[in-house]
Amino acid sequence: MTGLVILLVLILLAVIIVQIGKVNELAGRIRGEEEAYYQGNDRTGLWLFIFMIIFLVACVVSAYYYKDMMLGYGPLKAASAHGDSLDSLFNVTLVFTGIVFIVTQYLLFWFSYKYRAKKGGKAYFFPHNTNLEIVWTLVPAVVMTYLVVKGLVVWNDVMPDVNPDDDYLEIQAAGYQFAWDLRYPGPDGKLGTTDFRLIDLSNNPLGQDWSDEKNADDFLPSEIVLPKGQKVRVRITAKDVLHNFYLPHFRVKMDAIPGLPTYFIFTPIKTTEEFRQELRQYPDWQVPADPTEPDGPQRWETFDYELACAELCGQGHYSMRRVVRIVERDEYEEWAASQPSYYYSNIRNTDIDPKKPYELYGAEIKARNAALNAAFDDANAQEETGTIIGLENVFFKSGSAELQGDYTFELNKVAELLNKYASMKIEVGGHTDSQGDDASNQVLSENRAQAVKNYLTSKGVNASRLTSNGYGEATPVADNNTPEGRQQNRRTELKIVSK
Ligand SMILES: [Cu+2]
Repeated sequence: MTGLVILLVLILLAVIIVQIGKVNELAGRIRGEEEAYYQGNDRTGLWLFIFMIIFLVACVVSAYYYKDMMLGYGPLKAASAHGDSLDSLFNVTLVFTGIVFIVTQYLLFWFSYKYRAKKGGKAYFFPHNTNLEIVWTLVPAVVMTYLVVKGLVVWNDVMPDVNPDDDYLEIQAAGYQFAWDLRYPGPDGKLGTTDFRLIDLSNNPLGQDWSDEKNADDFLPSEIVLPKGQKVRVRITAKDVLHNFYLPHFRVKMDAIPGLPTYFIFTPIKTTEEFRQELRQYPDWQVPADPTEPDGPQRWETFDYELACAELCGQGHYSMRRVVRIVERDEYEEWAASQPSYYYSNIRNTDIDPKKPYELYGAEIKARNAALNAAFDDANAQEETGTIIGLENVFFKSGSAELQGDYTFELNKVAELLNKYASMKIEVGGHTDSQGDDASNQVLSENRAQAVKNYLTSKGVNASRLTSNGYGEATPVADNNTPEGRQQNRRTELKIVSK
């Protein structure tokens, strides 16, 4: 119904305009065609000039009025170290194009007025003017050169890659339809290697190569959290189509291209909280964030930096928004420490883990060696004897007392420590789970303890310092009804008999 009314109104307007035209035509005929023609020209010229004044004033006033909504002005100053230099480029360009805009608009409308058709007026024949040619070639050339050179200087300033010895944090952002997979390096500070052929949407979204130890501690958080003042290098990749890694408040924007890794380096200089406090000064931000909840939090309180995709990559493009939080260093450390490693929480000891449970990364071996050092130092410092040191990485073939020969680092370490504390006497104790019959478990535990003793002897520990004992299934430390419990019960322990 409303549509029909609007249509009727439009038809009516068209009829009125046609009728006014006819009336003018008739009036012209009455007054004499020529005079009406020149009067019409005078009027049009004058109105064009008036329109120009209103138009230019409106342009300047509206640009000024809305400036706080634009990046780079008012509350939206750059939150990164390089941001101001990019903003200054935009400002310089705005000044030059602004001057050209005002001058050309003025000339356009002023000429239409001044050179309107007048009675007896005659066109001036103006085929060529060398001075004018020089001016309008040179001026744009000089301005363009200035803009290009200044742009290059800023580009070279913003875009160089990091030096290997710089202090920087490297993270990865991989875009896909329609989200980002984010990856942080974990405590080792290094991102592990990836290979797109290893990508598995449910078990390895970034194609991390688990044989690379650097991957073990990498974590995949749901938001970007960064410490203020830290230089950050973002490794930008895409898994399907073209995306764009865009952090508007940090003036960071880079295409994410399938098959061609890109990067961007920036240093955030304002925490989220500091930026909110800046926004708070502006009336536009002092209104309720949710208009239906006038007493709820204000706009500035709910502000978050964000990661957007700036490429129209498909229907769900808008949903690639991710929150970015900039925090103080302490808070960042705490957050990073609380993030679980993807490998340890999703891959380790599952069917898809290419590493066997008894196959360890170098860092794990290092940590275990340190723990053994501490355990022996501690046992040596104790007044009493009887301290028990459990061995964690001693593995036997199933149902047998044959050691898994490749993974004997822990026993080598024990031998080294026994040679260090040369007066210690040790009992090696073997334990089994409750599966199978008692008698054979008893024999198995004795044989396994004996095997460990033999191994230590072969590494130079005097046999007179070592005894071995099998405890069978008699002293479980965990529930024998679960596989995990049984695994804990199958164990080898060292007891300090004397020092
Ligand atoms: Cu996208």
